[in-house]
Amino acid sequence: QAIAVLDSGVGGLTVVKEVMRQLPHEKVIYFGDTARSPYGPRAASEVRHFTRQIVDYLLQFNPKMIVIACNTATAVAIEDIRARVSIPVVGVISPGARAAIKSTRSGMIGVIGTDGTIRSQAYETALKMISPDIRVYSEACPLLAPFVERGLFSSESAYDVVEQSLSPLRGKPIDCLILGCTHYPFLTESISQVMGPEVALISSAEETARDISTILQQRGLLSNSSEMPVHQFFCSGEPVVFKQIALSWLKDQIALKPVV
Ligand code: DGN
Repeated sequence: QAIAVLDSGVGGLTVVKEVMRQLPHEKVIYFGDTARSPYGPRAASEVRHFTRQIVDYLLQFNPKMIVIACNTATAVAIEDIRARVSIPVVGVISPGARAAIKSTRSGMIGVIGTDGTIRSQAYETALKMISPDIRVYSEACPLLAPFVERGLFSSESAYDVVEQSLSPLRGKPIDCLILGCTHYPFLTESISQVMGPEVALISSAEETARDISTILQQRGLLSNSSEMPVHQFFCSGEPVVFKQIALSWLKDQIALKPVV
């Protein structure tokens, strides 16, 4: 049985990479809704509807767990999905909040995400639930995920768009910044250049993969196969760019057999 992972596009691949690193024997089935990306500007009800549709699609593979590897969808749809399925459902917001609380010394945390995620205040809620005195500085960065979707994350224009998007946060007294959109780890280099070395960047991928591992362990669902799994990737849009991004991002994780 596989772990089913979904996102609005390629962003969830940042979580998949960490799952493959921490749990190399687990099979992953991935769905990226590239045709309807970005989710950030959409109404919460619409994102909930799309998330339901994707979960229904993924359920045909009889997965053992659903991972909502999209902050926008986690923020507005995770409870809805938990109520609809009988398998564990993991999101990316609580793991990201937990990782930030572990990292901060000053208690001042920055959050960047899509319009939908920032509007939902899901990070503020999750952070303050763990530590009520935390100060949160949030900024919506609607240009970044569409930029990543086009595969342009290591270009020079990536730096410019990151600099422009993050300018309201520069000078704020934060010591860590939550990358509150699973697309943003693709832009880590530019983000850390813009924010400087004093600001630790928090991606929820690692912590989410740890949650996945703990839940599978607790429920006795860890794969006991010694064979390398054959993963499956689906996207709703045109697959050429998706495939390029997936192959280059996951190249250390997936075995590409040379043809001789
Ligand atoms: N990757 C998604 C997230 O983490 O919020 C959404 C990106 C988008 O659709 N704009």
